[in-house]
This record gives sequence, structure tokens and C-alpha cells, in this order.
Amino acid sequence: MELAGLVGKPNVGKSTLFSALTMVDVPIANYPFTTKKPNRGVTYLRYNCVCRELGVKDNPKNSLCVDGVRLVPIQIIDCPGIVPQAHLGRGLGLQFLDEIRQASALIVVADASGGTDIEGNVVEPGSHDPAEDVRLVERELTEWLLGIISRDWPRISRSAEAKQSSLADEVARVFSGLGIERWHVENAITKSELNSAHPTSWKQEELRRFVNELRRLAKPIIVAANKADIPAAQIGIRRLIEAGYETIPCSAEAERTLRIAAERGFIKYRPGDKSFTIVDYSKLTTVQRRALDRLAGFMEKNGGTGVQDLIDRVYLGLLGYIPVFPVEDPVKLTDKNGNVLPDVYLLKPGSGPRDLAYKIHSELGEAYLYAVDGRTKLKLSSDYKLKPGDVVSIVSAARR
Ligand SMILES: Nc1nc2c(ncn2[C@@H]2O[C@H](COP(=O)(O)OP(=O)(O)OP(=O)(O)O)[C@@H](O)[C@H]2O)c(=O)[nH]1
Ligand SMILES: [Mg+2]
Repeated sequence: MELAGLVGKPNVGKSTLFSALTMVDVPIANYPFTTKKPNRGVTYLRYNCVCRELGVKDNPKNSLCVDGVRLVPIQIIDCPGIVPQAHLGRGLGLQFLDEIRQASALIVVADASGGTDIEGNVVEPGSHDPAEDVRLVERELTEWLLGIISRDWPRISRSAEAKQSSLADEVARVFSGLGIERWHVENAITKSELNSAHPTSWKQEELRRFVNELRRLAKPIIVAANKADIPAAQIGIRRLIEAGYETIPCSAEAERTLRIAAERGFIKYRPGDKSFTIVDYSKLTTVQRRALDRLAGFMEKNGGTGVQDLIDRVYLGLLGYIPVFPVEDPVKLTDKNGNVLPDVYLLKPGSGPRDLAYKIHSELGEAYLYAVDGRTKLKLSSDYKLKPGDVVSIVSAARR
């Protein structure tokens, strides 16, 4: 299952966002370091299912299908807050980042309302620049990675310079548990404009620049501009966008309230909906009515709470993953047990049918012969690149 990490300075709403996304109850409070240990949970990515277009009734196995929308499970981890110098052990340190080593992307939660300082203490709304919240996380993560590679750098750089080993291979090995691959390293060297033939000559500042690029490539970030329901957030959101961050304005608190209200039957609301409807206005107290009216006003302005958009944008936008539906029988669109469109897999950009085969099972990848398009029933060319919503049947030697 894909994994995304929720990170950020204290008191920005990471746990509120986590709770809204997973409906798992976790401590939430208006002071720093409420969360001491990472929380894990499951949320869902939304993708328009191909069942409607193909006119079939599906039997989802690895995902859900609700009213023609596929819900693909995604694991998320809510982390303790990060403060300046956390990589040196300040606050709760950065040890907990070990839990998000395998994350494909990071959701950096910022307090768009500017109502908390860099340590997460409550201040006047609008008095803190939320772009600083994101820079802090970037800096601390880079220093953390720099600490990891610095220990091995003298050996790696000498060995690569003497051509006893490849620099890209060695660096990728040091960071292998972090999902950092050879191509990440090669791109980072190019982007940081360093001389890969003489790594022993790299100064500390140059090594930092390289590691920073590596972080950007291997752990891309999207910014959750949280607390967007507070008026002062409009300025903060603009600052985040101007700073060049991929920014999604959201209100974790609004989303959490809506999901709870929907669960209790007060309203009709599905995550990602732009609005909600009240089931029976007469059953609500005045306080509840006012709160829901305020939420409705915010959602109208924001186009929803923004929370579900975050997950969808991370995987389908930022990472550009391709949802593909593998089937065994390309005519009936079923697996071997007769389930129609049972699964959906998320493939990296540029993937072909063989990558899909490997993702399903390494044996299927090894025995791969060719693939058939479930729409046209024709064989796909050997250099075919998968497209979102493809229905693909893998033909392998093993199955013959
Ligand atoms: N107005 C508003 N307040 C929010 C929102 N999200 C969270 N909060 C409030 O912000 C405070 C901190 O929320 P938490 O979810 O505990 O924040 P955190 O980032 O997990 O904090 P630490 O675990 O201490 O790092 C609480 O008082 C929340 O109610 C939001 O979208 N809007
Ligand atoms: Mg928390």
C-alpha cells in the first residue's frame, strides 16, 4: 500500500487532518507536542472507476467502489511536530521520521492562518508567515539526510573517485531504506551542478545542496494550507503560493466535523463533496445549525474542505501515478474467480504492462509475454506506456 507522511511544526493540525482522513480518534489540542509518537491509519484516494464507462457491475477486491468512484486505500502517518534544530534532538527530535522512510510523498501541514509561531505557540492570527513553516521542515529533513550520509561520505567519495565504485550506486545504497533510487541520485548530481568525477572535493555546503536536491526528488512535498476557515488564512495561502509551493487550502477541522456529522446521520456528505445537505434541520440545536451554516459558507468559498483533494492531488498530480485495472480475462474483465474489475493498481509515470505484471507478482513479471487491452481486446505493443484507467490483461508463460 502506498504511504504518505503528515509532517510539520507543532500545533498546525496534523492530527486533526489525520483523524479527518482516517476517522481514527487521536489526541488533538491547542498546544505543541500533543502527539508524541506517530499514528498510523488508512485513508482513500478517489478515482472515477471505469465500471460506468464499460457498463459493468464490478466486484472490487483491493479497493472499494462507491457510486462509480474507486476508493484506493492509502496508508498515512501522523508525525510529532518538528521544531528548529530538531535534527540535533530539539523538541521530540527526528527519530520518528524512521516511520516514514517508505513514504512516496510528504504532506507538509502549515498553519495558513499564521496563528502559531515557528515553535507552535499560539500567536495573533496573521502574525506568522506560513511559508516559514514549510521552509523549516525542508531544512530539518535535509539536515537529517545530511547527517545520515556524512558518516559514510569520506569512504564513498574516495571509493568513487578511485573508480572502485559508482557514486550513484553508493549513495543509493546508503539511502536504500528511504526509497531513494539510482536515478534520483544521478538527477540530484546534475541539478546541483556538482562535479561527479571529484566528490572528495565537495565542500560541506555542496554536499548539503546535493542532499537537498535528493530530498526534493525522492520525497516530493505538497502543502496543506490548513486552518483555511480562519479569515487571516487568505494572506497565508497567498504567501505559500508566492513562495512556489504546491498548495492546497484546507480545513481539517471542517472535514472532521463533517465526517462525524455524516456518520451520525445528521448530514449527507461524502469526502470530496463540494457541499453537504442537512438530513433534518428540525432535529438540530441552534448551536449545531450555526456551526453547519458557517461550514457551508466556508465550503462554498473554498470549493469543499480541501482535505480529500490533498490525497487525490498527491498521487494523481504531484506523483503522477497511473491507476490501472488488471484483469485475467480481457473479454469478461474478470479475475480467475469471476470478479469483475477486482483491483486497481497505482503505477509510476512511464510504466508499461510489464511493470504492472511485476507489481502484481514478481513471478508474473518474470514470466511476462505480452498484454491485452481490455477495451479493444488487442495486443499492446511492447513499448506501450500505461494510461490512467487502462484495463489490462497480462499473458505470461507461467499461466500456460
Ligand atoms: N480553525 C481551525 N483550527 C484547527 C484546524 N485544524 C486543527 N485545528 C486546531 O489546531 C490545534 C492543533 O491541532 P492538532 O491536530 O493537535 O495539531 P498537531 O499539528 O497534530 O499538533 P502536535 O501534535 O502538537 O504537533 C487544535 O486546537 C485544533 O482544533 C482547522 O482546520 N481550522
Ligand atoms: Mg498531533
